[in-house]
Amino acid sequence: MKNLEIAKIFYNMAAYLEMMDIKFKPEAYERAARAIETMPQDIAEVDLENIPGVGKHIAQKIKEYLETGKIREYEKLKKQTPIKIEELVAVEGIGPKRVKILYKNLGIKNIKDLEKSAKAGKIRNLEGFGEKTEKNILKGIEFVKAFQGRILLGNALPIAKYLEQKLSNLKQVQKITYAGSLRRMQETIGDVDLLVSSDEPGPIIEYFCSIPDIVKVWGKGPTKASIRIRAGFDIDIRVVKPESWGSALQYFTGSKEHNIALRRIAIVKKLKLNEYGLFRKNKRIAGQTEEEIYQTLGLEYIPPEIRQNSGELENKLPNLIDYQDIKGDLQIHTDWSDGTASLEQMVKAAGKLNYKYIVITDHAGYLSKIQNGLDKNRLFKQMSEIDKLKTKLKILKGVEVNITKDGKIDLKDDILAKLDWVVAGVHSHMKMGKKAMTQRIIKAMHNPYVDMIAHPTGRLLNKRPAYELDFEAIFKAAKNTNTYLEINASMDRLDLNSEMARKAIKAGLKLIINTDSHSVFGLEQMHLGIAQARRGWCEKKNIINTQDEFKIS
Ligand code: DGT
Ligand code: CA
Ligand code: CA
Ligand code: ZN
Repeated sequence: MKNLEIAKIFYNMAAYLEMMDIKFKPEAYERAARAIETMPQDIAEVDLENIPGVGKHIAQKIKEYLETGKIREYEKLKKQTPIKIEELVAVEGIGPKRVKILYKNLGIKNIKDLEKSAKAGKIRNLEGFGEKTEKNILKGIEFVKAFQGRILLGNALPIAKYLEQKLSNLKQVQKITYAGSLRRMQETIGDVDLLVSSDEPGPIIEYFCSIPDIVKVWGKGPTKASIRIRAGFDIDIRVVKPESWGSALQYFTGSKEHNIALRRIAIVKKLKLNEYGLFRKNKRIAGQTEEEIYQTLGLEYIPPEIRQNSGELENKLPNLIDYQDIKGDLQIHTDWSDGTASLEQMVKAAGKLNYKYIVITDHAGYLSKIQNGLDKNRLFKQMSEIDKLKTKLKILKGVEVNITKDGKIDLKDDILAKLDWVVAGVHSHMKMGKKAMTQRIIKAMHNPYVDMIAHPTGRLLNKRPAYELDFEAIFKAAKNTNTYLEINASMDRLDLNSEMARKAIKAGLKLIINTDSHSVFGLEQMHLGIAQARRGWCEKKNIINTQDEFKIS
């Protein structure tokens, strides 16, 4: 499955082209990359022309890659500009335009060069940079380094599912599933762990080590192997005997901390737990299923998402929100602003998800300048287009506005008053310090038309840390002003994270899980947000968009 490889190339091409000041094309490549990276189907097996966000020209490039393993235009771009563009743009505050300036003036080609120049104080003198930017670049480099090698849950999941599917076709495979941090739906993944039950591991290992997307086989034994795939991460496989399936799944699902604590519980009961089973003396008393292991240890079955040794072994378990419980999506973008699909396409796709209601929340206001956001006239025009749509699904009119530096909303109240739902978020000036940022968001909450704060901490996984907030104050203000906080399900945000979500519901807040989708496939990523809610111990009653009807107080 080459989806992620191709998406990565397109992101890079977009950056190269933008660096060269080529108009429109970068956006087209970025749009396509976004659409492809979240696609659950194998890109080699779909009709390319039917992917919203992929035009004819780009479909051609995808075909070229699938047929030849290369895209000539990309190879040319790489030769013309010998820069590791993906490394550089991974640093917060560095975009293609800045890469160009850095390369032209200081010959910076990669993150190492960048760090050296920043440390030597050479960057502050460049036009448009300054001392503060230089400092922020160094911070950004530290952040990127700390997370190097971890992949996003949303990127790993489709590939793991695809491999699971492929391998399950082998007649020797009795059961297969992914384990590890991926099964726990952790926001980022070190490597993917596949677990297979079989009496005949040989052919399974052989097949696994010969799948087409391998770049390296790290190790290969009779019952296990470890490979690296071209998408840029590692996959481990282990084949176990059917009688040990449950104990192996329990062991390899982790977390390590949960396992250690669980083994201690076993020891207290004079039992021994390991990946082969649960034993009394030397007799196996459980091991075929996970359920029987937890049960034999006197525990309820613990869902993988909360196996973190953070109370799940001592407390009564919550009745976690289910993956089927969401009834509507309250943050959706279309090509009226920066989405890749049309209003009609998004509505149709939402209909297929069996939702009862959705809200269209394209960008407006301040963002108009940079993200094709809506001005007043286009917003009203979109509202009347929504009225014309014929669908069983209830479609509400919303908008995503920006919270300015001083906590104002960048769209006038009389316009906001006409909308069903107003989403406000911070999209600029993120380095203002804890107190000021808290004040800024609280002030926005006090705007009577603001219903929800989007992506409340502003973090971008592997790229940008959350801004600091006084959460106690934020939670209190949310309650007082009837403003909801979001769990944003888009794979590079997952914001609120599970820890904050757990604190929020403990403080008595209700949350909303939204995809913030910019593509049809993005709309289908709700599970990533639900997973974080589950990791944060949220129940159905804690999440407002599990209700059959859209009503806001
Ligand atoms: P990752 O890959 O860094 O995102 O995190 P995991 O949790 O997938 O860790 P990984 O791939 O090293 O190992 C998979 C599981 O195997 C892990 O969740 C628990 C189990 N495991 C690995 N090493 C140990 C260990 O030293 N002790 C125990 N109790 N379990 C371990
Ligand atoms: Ca792992
Ligand atoms: Ca592993
Ligand atoms: Zn936003």
